[in-house]
Amino acid sequence: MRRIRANAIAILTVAWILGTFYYLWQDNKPHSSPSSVSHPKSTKSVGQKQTGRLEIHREERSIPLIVTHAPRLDRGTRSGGRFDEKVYLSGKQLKAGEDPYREHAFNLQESNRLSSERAIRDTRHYRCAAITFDPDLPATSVIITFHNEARSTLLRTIKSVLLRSPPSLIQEIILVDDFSTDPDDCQLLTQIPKVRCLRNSKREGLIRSRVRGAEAATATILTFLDSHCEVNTEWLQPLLQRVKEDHTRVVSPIIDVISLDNFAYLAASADLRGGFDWSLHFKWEQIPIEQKMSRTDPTQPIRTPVIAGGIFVMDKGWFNHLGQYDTQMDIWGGENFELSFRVWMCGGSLEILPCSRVGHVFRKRHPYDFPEGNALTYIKNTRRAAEVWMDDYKQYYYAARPSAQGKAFGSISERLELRRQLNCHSFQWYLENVYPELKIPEADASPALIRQGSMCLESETQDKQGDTLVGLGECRAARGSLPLSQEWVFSEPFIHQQNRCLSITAFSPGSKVRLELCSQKDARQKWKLKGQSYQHQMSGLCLENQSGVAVINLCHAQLASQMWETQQVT
Ligand code: UD2
Ligand code: MN
Repeated sequence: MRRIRANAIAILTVAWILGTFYYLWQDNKPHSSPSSVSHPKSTKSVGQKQTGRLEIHREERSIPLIVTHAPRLDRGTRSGGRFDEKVYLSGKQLKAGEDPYREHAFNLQESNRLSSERAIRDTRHYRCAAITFDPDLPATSVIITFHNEARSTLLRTIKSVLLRSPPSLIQEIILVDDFSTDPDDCQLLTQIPKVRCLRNSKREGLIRSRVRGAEAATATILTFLDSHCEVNTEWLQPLLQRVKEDHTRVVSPIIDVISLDNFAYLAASADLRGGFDWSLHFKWEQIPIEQKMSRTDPTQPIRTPVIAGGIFVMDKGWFNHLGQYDTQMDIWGGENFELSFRVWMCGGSLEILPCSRVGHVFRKRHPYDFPEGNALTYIKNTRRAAEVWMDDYKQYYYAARPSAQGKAFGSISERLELRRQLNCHSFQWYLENVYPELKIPEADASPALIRQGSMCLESETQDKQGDTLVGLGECRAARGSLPLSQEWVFSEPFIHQQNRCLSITAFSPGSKVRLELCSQKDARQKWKLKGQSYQHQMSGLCLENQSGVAVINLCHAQLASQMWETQQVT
């Protein structure tokens, strides 16, 4: 009996071993299914399989993406060759000891380490997954302009589009290489199906580059992306659906955050829209409370006064009809206001669609140069937007950005003519109907005396550096003939005379103040009114009259030398 049992065990063991060998042998045979997940340890590359389909290798640690339709390689077209990702990426590697933030203002080492096909979390509200879309959505041309983008981020942008969009909806990806140092950054990518490359023969900036891309686009819908994005699950369908239903809608996704330090993909709040202050500084702001209360469905579109600028979908005919972009704007900045005002004021609308998510690496500084300087370029561009679209309200722009006065901004006659032809609404209409939350500054933007009794704050002589000293002098206020040296405009946070701003000279108590050229970013120039005192924002010190010299000192409520009266000059 015991012997029979021993034999049975032996037979079962042999059968199990044979079975295992057979199974392993089967598994090593070449797969016939093109969608199979490839060998986990293989390199990160996109190559052509015998089947003629795109094979996607994944790193072991990344969660496999579900690729429902593998994009086909259109062999023989364009540059003809096959794309070798490894060669492309290894063409640009960080040198040992090099600062990984230097070239791109994000951690290049971390970006290079990540797979070009890494999985990211689906950050949408769970209800989004149940939404269905028209089966006949129109295809789009994706336009990505870039100047010296890192290869790994650019490639991840492109591959995320190809992997996370239904192939039939991507007509093409148009890269506009804005005169990057290495033409191969762009050119080599045309070996990927659907990718085209247009290279500028000189640096044009993102605005003219986008217009070039849009003109070359063959699809009826344009999709703009920055060159360091990753699109998320079903990002494209909600955008195309809204534009298909009404071609005057210009739509954006929620822009998630890709950390510039470790490239973690982080969900952005779904309660934000685009806003700005009078200096035309873009900011994310909470949806107004009444709108928030009335939003019962979190998948509904969010009306937005402005878009951030980089990621949006727009009908090509509507883009052209509305005058594309102001192509006299240079390099970067301001074009999002110009486009947003134009869309709203000339018959369209702007929306953020919460069921569409796209990640973007937000940076703290520009990694590239501005031939005319960063500040002057931003002023030129925003000045053009203000002069063409803001009617009399542009005075608040100048009050908030005194340094813009007198700066060159070129001719705007063509854009004014466009506005006339399109028969657009006024800026007042925009304020009343689209952005009532933007408050009109109080009369505080008109010139005033800042006085203590009979003594007035005044600008004095220039010192050796050309900066103007500030002290107190007898108020010489014969009305109407006031010396300019005693006229101040306080438009928070700046206290200024024309384009010169009251600035502290050091952050310690007792430091003098003087007038320097205004700069939006200079924390030394930022003040707030606290009761009757002018408090320097960052140091927390208060403007004080120290025997006729203007200084900052520890704030004392009710200290006479720190209490100022403002008297409007009429
Ligand atoms: C934001 C927008 C950006 C643009 C900008 C205002 C998002 C996510 N980004 O700034 O698209 O609207 O505000 O102008 O909303 N580039 C060129 N040529 C240049 C300079 C830049 O092609 O001379 C490219 C650049 O490589 C990038 C894109 O333009 O792909 C936007 O530049 P950015 O990433 O420096 O701008 P960002 O995200 O700070
Ligand atoms: Mn960007």
